[in-house]
This record gives sequence, structure tokens and C-alpha cells, in this order.
Amino acid sequence: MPEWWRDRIVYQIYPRSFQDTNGDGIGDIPGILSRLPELKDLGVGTLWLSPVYASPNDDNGYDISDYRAIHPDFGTMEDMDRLIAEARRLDIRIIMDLVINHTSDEHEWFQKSRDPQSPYRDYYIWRPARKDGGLPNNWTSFFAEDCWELDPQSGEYFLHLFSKKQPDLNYRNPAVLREVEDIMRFWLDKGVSGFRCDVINILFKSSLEDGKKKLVLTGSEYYLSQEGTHEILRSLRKDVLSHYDCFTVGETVFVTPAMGRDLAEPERGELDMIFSFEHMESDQYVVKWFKRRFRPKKFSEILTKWQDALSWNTVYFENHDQPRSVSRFGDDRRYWKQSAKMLAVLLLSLRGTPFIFQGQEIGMTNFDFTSLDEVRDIESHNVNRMLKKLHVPAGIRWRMIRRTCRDNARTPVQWDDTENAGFTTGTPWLGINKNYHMLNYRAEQNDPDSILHFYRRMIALRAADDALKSGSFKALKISRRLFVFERRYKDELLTVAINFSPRKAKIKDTGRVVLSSAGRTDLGGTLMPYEAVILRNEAAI
Ligand code: TEU
Ligand code: CA
Repeated sequence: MPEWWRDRIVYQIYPRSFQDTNGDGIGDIPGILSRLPELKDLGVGTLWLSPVYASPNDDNGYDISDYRAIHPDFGTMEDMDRLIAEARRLDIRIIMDLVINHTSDEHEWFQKSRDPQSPYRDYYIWRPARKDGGLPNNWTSFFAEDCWELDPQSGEYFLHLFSKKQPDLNYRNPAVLREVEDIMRFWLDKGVSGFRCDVINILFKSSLEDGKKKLVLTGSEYYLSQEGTHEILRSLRKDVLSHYDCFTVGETVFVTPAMGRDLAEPERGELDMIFSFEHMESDQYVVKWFKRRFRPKKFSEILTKWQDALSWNTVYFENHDQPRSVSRFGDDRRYWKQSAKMLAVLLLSLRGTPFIFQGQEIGMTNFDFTSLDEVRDIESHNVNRMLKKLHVPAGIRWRMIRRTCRDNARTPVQWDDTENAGFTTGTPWLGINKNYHMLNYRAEQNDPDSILHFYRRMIALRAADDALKSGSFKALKISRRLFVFERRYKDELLTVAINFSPRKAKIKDTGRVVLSSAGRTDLGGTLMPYEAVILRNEAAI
């Protein structure tokens, strides 16, 4: 059964870095409003806003201190209402980031929770020290530190799987779920069309005993996709979401295809789609900080595995936590334009709802940082501290961080070649990539051969084609350089062929060229470096 959120392209906005309008160096909601025409032209149908709520910004808004207030950096609730209304007028839906595994420690609930007698005590997870004085258990956090923090006021520790300013909520307490439901209704009643649910598969902690010691996330066997979380998701669906025209996409860490099915197959009544991470890990050893050469074969195999595993899912290559895709899976130097277009074809021709991260449509690249002083992200600074403790030399630490740091994707959008790339008239909160003189929105707007124009074309092609929108997927060939697959809908058959390499590649010419990222109409059995093509097979049944 077709649903509007399957057909539409989602565009993720990281508001701090999108467009500043008042010169404070921080992107804001009026800035998003001012760029709606560009997003409409691109063919965007849904916007996902990273958090714009009140927050002390320990983790750039993923630490929320009031779920019903807009951070003054971003504007006012009136600005937000105006954005929802204006987007709706352009037939653009908005989804909000729902961060409910944890709040900020500055949230009123947590402040009250510090009093052991308060009814809010049980909103969070408090434990005394062990008898020997040690931490309550041996778990480790996502941000390279311990995950227990002592609160001197009550003499007990609270659990935080992310930073110590992000205490985890206690989902054994039904009152917490009621609060979350009210927050969801508040936003749905305002007219938003759903939620991107932050780390949603770790809500319920089934036990707090010591975990099996692991290189990363010791303890995770007690909170990854526990039955308690499935129950919560089903009740959110039944009590709240099913009463609105909306959808959810869950950010689900460390999921396997089997876990993914339990979280997102329609008959489960939980989430509508998930973000899995496995394909984003095809260029690393064990943890993301140990990067290795990108292996297209591995990448294509993982994508195929996930295409086959779920009846519907997301397709994404970038977000605010990941380095830029053209710098990672393409070549951001010699074949910058070719490889960015190739990735556009792949993103928009796999089966699922495509997510574009701001700047991806103009081929923005990783940040050209020169030192850690330019990095703002808390995760990178924690990792640096941890590696330093392990006596990893400064040069190596810096190389690891530069390549993987989340700020690679968080640099301001490069709108034009005026000072500060047209992002702000003040001092930008995070540095701007110096390549903005060449690489910017306006330059690409004026160039019919640009990545931007190519995205528009590819999005329009997808919107008009049932096989691309909802056809079945089947992999035909996966090799060190090539990924070939078909999309089939009724009697329509498309073949998509992707060349991931800077060398030419032979392919079987099996149909009429619908689109080539290199602008060719006759392939002669060969793909150019980083070329991607879509072929139509007339005789198919
Ligand atoms: O991210 C969760 C997550 O597990 C990672 O992708 C995280 O970014 C980190 O890199 C782990 O190494 C979500 C948000 O997307 C992220 O921005 C937040 O920092 C995090 O949750 C906490 O809310
Ligand atoms: Ca601003």
C-alpha cells in the first residue's frame, strides 16, 4: 500500500549550519524559511530537522532541556509555526528529531530527580557505588568515557550512555513514557508529520549487571533491541502515532537485519523505517576511528543484504554524524564531480526512501581542518583524551580524528563565494571549508552540468518512475569495481550500473540509456570512470 513517505525524498537539515540570518554565526529557523524555494526546486518532499529545542548544547542539541521550547539561537516558536505552515503550503512535510533515550542534565526532570525523595527520582537510572567503592557496573559509553557520573547532591551515580550531560531516562517507569507521548502529541498537533527517533533501539535497559568486556560498548547486550523497547515502540504507535498522518524513522545502532525486521516490518506495528549502520562501516576496522580503504565490493554486498532483508527501508550515505560521502566513497579531488553524481544515482535508485544531507546535493567535501582547535564536536575531544591516555602519539590521533570527525559534515553550507560562503555575515560557529570559492550553491546553480542540476534531474526521474519509486530490487553483479542491479515494477525493468572506480569498466549493454551520470547516450559496452547509468529494458516481462 503506497504511503506518501515512501515516495518523497527526505532532506536533512542540521540547523546550526544551514543558513544564518541575524549575523550571530549560527544557522536559524528564518534561514531555513528563506531557503524553502531552493529545497522545493530540488524536489524535496520531506524535511528532517536536527534538534532545534532548548538545550545547553553539550552535544549540539541532542541534549534537550525543554522539548516544547525552541532554542533562542534558532528563533522562536512563532518562527517554527511559520516554517511548518510555509512548508505545508509548498507541499513539504516536516519531521522532528525525537531524542528520548536521554535528556539534558539541565532538564527540569533531571534537576528534580537529584532529590532522592522527589517523584522524579525514578525518571532516570540511579545506583549507589559498589561495595568496593567502584562504579555501579562496567559499561562503557558511546562517547569514549565511563557511563556513570556521581551526583554529589544525592551521593549516587546516574547512567549516561552518551555524555555526562545526557542522563538516560528510565523506561521502567511508565510515567516517562506518558511524558514522551505528550511531547509527541504536542508536535504532531502543531502539524509536523513524524519523527526521526534518535538511538531508539537502546531505550530499555533489561538489566544493569556487568557486561561481557568488549572493545566497544561493554554492556550493550543489556540494552540493544530488548523486548522492553519493542513494547514501547508498539505502544507509541498504538496510543499516539496511529492517530495522525505521520511516519517514524528510527536511528538504530548496531542492528542486524533480523533486529531490523523486528523493528520495522509493517506487521510489527513499531517503526516505519530504520537507519542501519552496516554499510557506513564498510571502510573501517572494528570502530569508526580505524579507517581503511573503501571497498566498493563490501559496500555493495552490504547494501544488497539490507535491500533484501526489509520490505522497505531508508537509503542514506550521509548525515550529521558521518564524514562526507564524496570524500569517503568517491574521490573528492580528480573525480569529484563524476563520483558525486555516481553516488547520486546510487542513492536515488536503490529501493527505499532516500535521505539527502544538506550540502550533499552540491558535493560538499570533508572539512580541511588543520588542528583539533578547529573541531567543536564533543565526541572528537573525548576520543582524543582517551587516545592520549593510551599514549597514542599526537600525529596519529589527529589523523584519525580528521578523517572520521563528525564536524566534517557539520561545516556551514556553502551558498556562494562571498565572505563566509553566504552562510553568515558574522563569525561562523564552526569553520567553513576553504573550497567554498569554487564549490558553492550559486556556482552550481549557474552551471547546467553541476552536481546540483544532476541531483534535480535524478530526483525528478525517480518521482516519475514506478520502478525506481517502488519496484523490486535484485542484485545482478557485484565486483571490486562494479555494482549492477535491477528494479522491476509490473512490466517495467530498469538496470542500474555503477562504476566505483577511476578506471573504465566493461558492462553488458542491455537496454536503452535512460540516464548516464557522464551525460552519454551510447555506452559501447563501457562505463567511464565513476560513471553510473540507468538502462531501460524494453523486452522485459
Ligand atoms: O547518534 C548515535 C550514534 O550512535 C552515533 O552515530 C554517534 O554519532 C557517535 O558517532 C557514536 O560514535 C545520535 C545522534 O545522531 C548524535 O548526533 C548524538 O550525538 C547521539 O545520538 C546522542 O544523542
Ligand atoms: Ca542566527
